[in-house]
Amino acid sequence: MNAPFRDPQTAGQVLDVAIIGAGFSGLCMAIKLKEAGRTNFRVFEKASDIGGTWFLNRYPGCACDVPSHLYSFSFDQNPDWSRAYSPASEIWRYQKATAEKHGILPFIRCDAEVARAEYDEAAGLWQLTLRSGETAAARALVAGAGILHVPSYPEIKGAESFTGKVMHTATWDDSYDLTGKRVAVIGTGASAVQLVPAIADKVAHLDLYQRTPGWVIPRMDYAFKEASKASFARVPFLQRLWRNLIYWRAEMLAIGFTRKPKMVAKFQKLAEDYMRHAIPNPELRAKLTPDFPLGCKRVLISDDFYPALQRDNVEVITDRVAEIRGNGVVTADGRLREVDAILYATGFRVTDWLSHVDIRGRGGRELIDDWRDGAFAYYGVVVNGYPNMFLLLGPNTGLGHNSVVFMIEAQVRYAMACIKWLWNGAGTVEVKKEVQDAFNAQLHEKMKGTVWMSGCKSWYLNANGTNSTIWPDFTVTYWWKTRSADRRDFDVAPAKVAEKVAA
Ligand code: N01
Repeated sequence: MNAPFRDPQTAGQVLDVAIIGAGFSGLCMAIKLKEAGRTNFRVFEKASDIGGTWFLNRYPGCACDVPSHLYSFSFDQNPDWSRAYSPASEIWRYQKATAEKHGILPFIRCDAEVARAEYDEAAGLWQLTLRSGETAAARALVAGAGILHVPSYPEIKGAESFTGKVMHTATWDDSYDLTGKRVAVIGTGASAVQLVPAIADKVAHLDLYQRTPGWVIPRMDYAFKEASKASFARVPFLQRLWRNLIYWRAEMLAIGFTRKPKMVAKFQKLAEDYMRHAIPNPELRAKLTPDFPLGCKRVLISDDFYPALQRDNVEVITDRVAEIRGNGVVTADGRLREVDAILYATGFRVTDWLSHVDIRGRGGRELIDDWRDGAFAYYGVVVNGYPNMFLLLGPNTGLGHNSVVFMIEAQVRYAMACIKWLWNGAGTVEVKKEVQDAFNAQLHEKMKGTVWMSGCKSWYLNANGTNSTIWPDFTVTYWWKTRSADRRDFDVAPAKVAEKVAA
């Protein structure tokens, strides 16, 4: 039986804002609400701790492939990053410290997975049901659930018959010791290029099953000297300058990816030169050479992936995985390679976005149905038919070239502008359908000429070939366009008296 959410501070109350997810998105939203003087909000997090992807992904080698000084909040810059590309555990500690510093931890409920969120038109409220059966009501719903957390397992004949250890990069079991084991790694995306070098010297043998090679560019990672950290701490302007340099360097990539394919050809030449230099063996090089333009699939950033593949105990296998048996993996040529563990680096279920939460808007319409042919929203944040709902890192706001934390901050600012209308007497805020449709038509027109639509098969694309994942422009353009919410884009209805809720 359903029961109100057990929370002494909010029992029986209507929340001002309910936030789903305590990753970068949910944390940013909570911080900005608190800064605005609001305390009647809650963050519902399905995991046992905050951090989102940086709490859940614990595979060896896990790090961010965007430099840390940029992949962090602009309002909470950290002078102490240990490396240019800090490891996942350090990013998670940064998130924890930031949450603590801003006093938002008391507003977060962990082990609280939202299973359903339904808009109750009569009451003008979002009714939430948690997986536990508990319920909560809120005037506004912010979905910051992210897109990279539902692990994707390939359908391989006999996979369930394997008797050894099975792990996915997103469901890593730290207690399993890989030392001296024979392992199969399936997949060669961003997770695999971090995992493989981190375990290659530990395992007895590693079979890497590659379906499609990706372009790799060197990461050129380095540790920050104590003197640099001290300078960043003493002179915050220096750190802002550094962050800006990284930001604009990344932003330049968008020119090639979205407007000037010739520029991509130049980047690709750099990747080809790196490959020639790093892999002397022409046979291996041929196996690892992609047949699509750089950028079409996510560019892989690594200094140690290519060296790891040339170890004596590592084999790159390009034959299709045909079957899994109790003791190993069988390729299309019929060869069985016995292993103790299968490590899936096969990514996430991305294009069936938010499908793990049953979201229902006006008249019981289901988001999963509305998005059956591809997710859409207005600037990735608001969706017609779902009043007072705000998405963070929603459709078409993912990036292939810059930091998503930048996008999150822009989205939170936009959502806050709309939520403030609710605080000032509005009952519902809903983007107009014609505004949303015109925006999406323009966005997909722009998408046509980009590298992401140049012909490769990637997780950016839906089954029907549309791209509802990537923002096809500069992030600075996104920032500019979302700097304030234009009331003319919305139907804003006044609140009934009962809907007015104090902070
Ligand atoms: O997943 P992926 P990921 N047989 O989907 C292969 C973010 N991320 O976890 O290319 C054999 O990219 C599949 O092959 P193919 C980042 O946004 C960020 O690596 O489909 N192989 C592919 O090689 C990234 O883009 C960081 O042909 C099979 C791989 O599995 C996203 O997460 C770090 C197969 C999946 O690659 C996902 O990256 C890590 C099969 N049957 C991840 N099925 C940062 O540092 C699938 N594959 C920020």
